[in-house]
Amino acid sequence: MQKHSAGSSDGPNATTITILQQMADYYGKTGDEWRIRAYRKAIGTLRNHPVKISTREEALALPQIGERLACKIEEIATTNRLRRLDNVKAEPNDQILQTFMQVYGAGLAKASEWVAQGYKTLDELLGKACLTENQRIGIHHYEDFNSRIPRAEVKQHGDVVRQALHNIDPAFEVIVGGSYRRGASTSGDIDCLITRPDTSSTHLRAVVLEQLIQTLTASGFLVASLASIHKDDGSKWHGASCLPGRKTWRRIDLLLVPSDELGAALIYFTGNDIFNRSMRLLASTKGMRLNQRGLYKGCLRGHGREKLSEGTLVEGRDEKRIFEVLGVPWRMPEHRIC
Ligand code: DCP
Ligand code: MG
Ligand code: MN
Repeated sequence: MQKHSAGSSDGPNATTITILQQMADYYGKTGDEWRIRAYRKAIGTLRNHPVKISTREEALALPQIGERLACKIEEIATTNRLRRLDNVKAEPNDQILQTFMQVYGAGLAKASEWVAQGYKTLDELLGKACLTENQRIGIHHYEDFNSRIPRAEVKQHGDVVRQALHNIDPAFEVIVGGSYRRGASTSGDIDCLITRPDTSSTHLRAVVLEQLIQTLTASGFLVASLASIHKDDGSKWHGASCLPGRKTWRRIDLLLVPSDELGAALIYFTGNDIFNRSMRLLASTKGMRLNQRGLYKGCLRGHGREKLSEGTLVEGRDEKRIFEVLGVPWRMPEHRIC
């Protein structure tokens, strides 16, 4: 929305003058001297004019106002705004919004808030905005977190996690999921599924949170802890890692998966997200429910779609078996891109 000065110091054409002035300011920034001069002249004419100018014809009849400006003056007088100005305002702000949205931990809402508060650069955010510790890390490592990780490096991070876990207990397994498992040549982050045969989530949590993370933090591999989430649908730890001798921080997710849920977790954390959505949809058309823990049948829902019963687990452990029960031909992870 464009702001208009309510005062009448510029006479009956004050609103028009304010908006034309904002356009002139914009052209001032782009260095378009010819346009700036045209706008200044038109503004001068309107300032001296004792009557409100409402139409293109009226504007054209005045000195120093050409065809294009006359049309703009009519648009402003009719609608109280100028679409061209809305556009030029949106262009740079959109770019700023895009930049801010890529800060780790900041979604659309937070990014919009920063834009509305008038911040224009990441440095301004660091210097003046009220930030959470994670947002601060996200800005300090903005380039790192927004650059793609070469496949070979994703593997190296996975190897470090696997080696450290094997030193604690050789029965642990680490599978790198996400885009890496789909065969991508670069990934946005490293998704490590951590599991162990016949092991409860309580034990997984104890080993990973109380031993693994401490060990890898002490060794300098884990460099930031960003989120630790433990809910019914699983435990995960989000952080950042850095290979020995390197400077670039990478985003890493540790996903703790009890072995009887491994198949469903593999499907979920291999993705991609659209493939997952289509699998869940397919399950629901067959009266079943698929989530990251398993495939269930007989899940009852009330009129408001609220869950009345969890249903019974059909399969959770075996990835291929879940495809079979759903009646979908097996798809290699490399082909799970919708
Ligand atoms: N996932 C999902 N729905 C979401 C987010 C994630 O189903 N809203 C699942 C599918 C993803 C997997 O989790 O493949 C891992 O999430 P990532 O955000 O790490 O996405 P990818 O690993 O697929 O891609 P990237 O290379 O960007 O990390
Ligand atoms: Mg990923
Ligand atoms: Mn991830």
